[in-house]
Amino acid sequence: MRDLFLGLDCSTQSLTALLINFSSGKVISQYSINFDEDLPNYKTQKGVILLEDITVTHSYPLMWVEALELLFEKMKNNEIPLYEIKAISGSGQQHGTVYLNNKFRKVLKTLDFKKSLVSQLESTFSRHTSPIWMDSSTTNQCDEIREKLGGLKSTIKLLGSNTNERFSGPQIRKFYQENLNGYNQTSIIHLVSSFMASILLGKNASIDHGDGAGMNLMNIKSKIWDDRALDATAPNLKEKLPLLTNPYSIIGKLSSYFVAKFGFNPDTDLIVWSGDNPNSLVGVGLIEKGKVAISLGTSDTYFGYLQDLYLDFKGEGHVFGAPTGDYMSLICYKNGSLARERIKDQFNLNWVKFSKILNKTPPGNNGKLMLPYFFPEIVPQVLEPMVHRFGFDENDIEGNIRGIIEAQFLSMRLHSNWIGEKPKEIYTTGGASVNEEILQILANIFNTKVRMFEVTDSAAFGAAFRAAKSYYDSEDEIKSWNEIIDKFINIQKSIVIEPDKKHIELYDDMLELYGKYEEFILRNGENPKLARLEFIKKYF
Ligand code: XUL
Repeated sequence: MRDLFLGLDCSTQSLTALLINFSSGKVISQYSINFDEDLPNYKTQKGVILLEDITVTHSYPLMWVEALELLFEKMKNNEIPLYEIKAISGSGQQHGTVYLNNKFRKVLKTLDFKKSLVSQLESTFSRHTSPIWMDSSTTNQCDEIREKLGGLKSTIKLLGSNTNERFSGPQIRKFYQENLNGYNQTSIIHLVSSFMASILLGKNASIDHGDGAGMNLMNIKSKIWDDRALDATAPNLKEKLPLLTNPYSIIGKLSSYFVAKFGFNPDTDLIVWSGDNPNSLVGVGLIEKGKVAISLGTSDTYFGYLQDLYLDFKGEGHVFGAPTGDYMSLICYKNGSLARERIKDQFNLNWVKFSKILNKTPPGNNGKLMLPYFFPEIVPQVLEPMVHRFGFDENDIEGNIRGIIEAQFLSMRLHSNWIGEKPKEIYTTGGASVNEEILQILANIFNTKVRMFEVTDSAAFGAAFRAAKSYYDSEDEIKSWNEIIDKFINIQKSIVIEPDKKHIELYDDMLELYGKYEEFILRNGENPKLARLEFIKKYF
């Protein structure tokens, strides 16, 4: 019999299943449910609920449940050999919280396979929507918690990150402050990852150290709930949280609901789920120092493997647990693909035309420079959206297209300094990582080799890898991470984009200029108009 493993990825815009055959080192199939298109009754836009207050971004946990059922139905109807799957793990968009009442446990335990998941679970929420990672409405709560923990430095030392608007703790505090009754009706608060895992498990699933670190509630050294952070967040919180566990834990067998309804094997192991970024870390094969990955998805993230705990005391970066049991560093940008798409759509382009224009425009964009905060930004922190253009206006196609891409990567280079050594190689993943023109700009701005892989859904891939690794370890057929990764990711076959050495000096200068514009706009620094004119004079 073949050894099949399933990786699921519940992301902002879709739920994906990636089935791998470990015996052959091949992907057997990939299925996806797009929330907006396949579940239009929820009326989400790019997976989220549109509200007037743009700082508040929620989604529907019930929609994720419905997507799970639809996904398995699709796979069953297409005769995917679900019975052969040995283990399942998953990935969730990080930080989002799901609030459940006291019926949740019982309903999960007694799920009837003749009925839909939605009909049985809809009465189990104490809050019908989930605040997700794009929410930036909890600045007050962040300030309150940070202050109670003794300020920026001690907060970061304790939790691995500053308090962040999108992190679960401040979100929970806001719910507690604004809806005490709802908070009191809540028996358990899950992350997206542990919520989805609970449904598959038929009981409350644990949270892994990777996703747990994104809550502002877990002690980053001891990897247990931190009593000081819990107290600073909301009363009786510990009793409302799932347990924390290692990212390689087997949490149980698949619930009989899925066995009876879709024909899975009753012996299927469930491995704890994790966040999309920790999953992506192993999904692109990052298990050593010196290499970083950039995921160009709904959010753009810049992350790397850390052997030892290493903190950013400026408070822009984060440290999460890695699937290997070590640590990872991460920086997250909200103005990722949504901002690129804004520009693409504004000029009625498709990606091919977008790339052609990128190709036509010169590095340095003739001195045109953009600060691209179409949405509130995480790094650097910008709470009110604003787009600044220097040397061009919003109707200039070429200026805008190169402007957004250069701005995104200059900002990444500028804000990733804390991670220490300059990366020797950058691995890329996520939707936009198929675009060679975008990646060439990335290589040039970082003056680093960039690798482009065949599979772009590294989070689902990472989840499938984690399922395989934990399964084999438990069977005493221990396999190293390298063995698992090498089986599926042929580094030699990946396309390598070399930086164009001609542009090193230009981008070093432009980085400095970009930093000055950030100072000017965000921190009332001096207007670097003259420096920009000198830059133009030097290069154009
Ligand atoms: C990471 C972050 C996002 C989400 C959604 O901190 O907020 O990357 O995980 O992808």
